[in-house]
Amino acid sequence: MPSETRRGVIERYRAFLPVTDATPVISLQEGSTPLIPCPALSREIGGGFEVFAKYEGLNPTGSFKDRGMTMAISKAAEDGARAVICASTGNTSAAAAAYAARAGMECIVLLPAGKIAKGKLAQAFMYGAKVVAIDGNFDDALRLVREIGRGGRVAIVNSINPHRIQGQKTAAFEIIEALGDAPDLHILPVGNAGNITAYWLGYREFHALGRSTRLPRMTGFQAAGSAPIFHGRVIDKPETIATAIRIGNPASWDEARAALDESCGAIDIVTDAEILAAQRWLAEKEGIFVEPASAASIAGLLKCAGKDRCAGCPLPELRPGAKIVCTVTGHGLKDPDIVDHHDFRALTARPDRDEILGLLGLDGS
Ligand code: AN7
Repeated sequence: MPSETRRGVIERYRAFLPVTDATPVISLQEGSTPLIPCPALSREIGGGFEVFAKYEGLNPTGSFKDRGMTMAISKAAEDGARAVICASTGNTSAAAAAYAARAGMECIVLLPAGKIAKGKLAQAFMYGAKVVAIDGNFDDALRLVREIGRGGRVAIVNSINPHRIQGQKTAAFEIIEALGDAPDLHILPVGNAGNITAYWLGYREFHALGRSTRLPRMTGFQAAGSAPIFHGRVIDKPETIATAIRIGNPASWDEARAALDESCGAIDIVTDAEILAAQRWLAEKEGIFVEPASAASIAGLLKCAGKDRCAGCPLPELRPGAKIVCTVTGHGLKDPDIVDHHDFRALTARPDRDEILGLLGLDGS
C-alpha cells in the first residue's frame, strides 16, 4: 500500500480534524482499511446492487475504535493528561489501552463483569490497562465514568468525548475516496450510536465540499434484546450474544436519531440467531470473519432483502447498480468463544491416510 494512505487517520485527514502543530500525534497507523467487494452477498440480495464490506477489523487493535482513539488520546496528550478512563463493552477499552500505552499514559477501563469477549479482555490486560470489572452493564459503567471524569483528574475517552467522533468520521472519507462517490445506502450495527453519528458527519462534510454527489441513506441495526433506539425507550436489562452492542441507553441517541431522519434511513433489529447465521455466512461465502456485533449489519441487509423488511426500508427504493456499504466493525478473532454457539465439529481420525481419505469420501479416487 502506498505510504500516502498507511500513515494513520490524523495525518491522512489532518485538514478535516481539530488538530494543530501543537498536537502530539499518537498513532498506530490506523485506518485505510479495505473496502472489500462482496460478490456473493450482492448475488444473495439481488436487485442488481453492489455490496461492499468496510473491514474495520483490520485496524491495529482489530476494530473501528482506533480511528476515534488516535484523536482522543492525541488531544488528551496535548492537554497534558496523565491518565484516561473509559467504560466499554470491550473494543473501546482495547483501543484506549493500546493508544494510552503508546502515549505513556495510564488507562483505566470499567467493564461489565463476565460480558467482555475474551480477545478484548486479553488486549486490555496486555496493553497494561487497570481493569475494573463491575457488577453491572455498560450503561452503569458509563454513568460511573461520567461521575469519575467530572473530578478532572482523568480524561474520559468514551464517545461522549467529541474527538472520538471526529476521528471516526474518517471512515466515511475513505469510502467516498474508494468509490469515487458516496454509496447509496450505508448499513452498520448500532450500540452506543457513536459510529452512525460519525459516519453521517463525515458523509455530510465531504458532500458539502463537493467531494461526493450524494448522501447515503443511513440504516442501523440493533440486537433484538438491546434495541433502545428501535423501541424508543431505555432498555434496563439489555441482552444479546453480540456483547459489543449490549447497550440499553446509547450516549449518542439524539445524534443517531438525527442521522436516521436526515438521511431518510431506517433502524431495525436482528435476532441473535440472525446475527450468528450472518456471521457464519459472511465467513463461508466471502472469506470475511467478523465478530457477532459486526455481523448485525450483514444480518440486517439479508433481512431487508428478504420478505421481512424493516419499516421504512430503503432497499426497495434503490436503483439497480446502487452501491451498498456495510461496515463490519470488528475482527472475528476478538470473540473466539463464539464458536461454541455454532454447531461446529471436527472430524476425528487416527493418523492414518486411508482412514482419513475414507472419512472425507476421497477413497478410491
Ligand atoms: C464491534 O467498545 O461501545 O454504535 O464500548 O465494538 O458506535 O457504539 C463498542 C461498540 C459495533 C457499536 N460493533 O458501535 C465499546 C462499544 C462493534 C463494537 C459497535 C461496537 P457504536
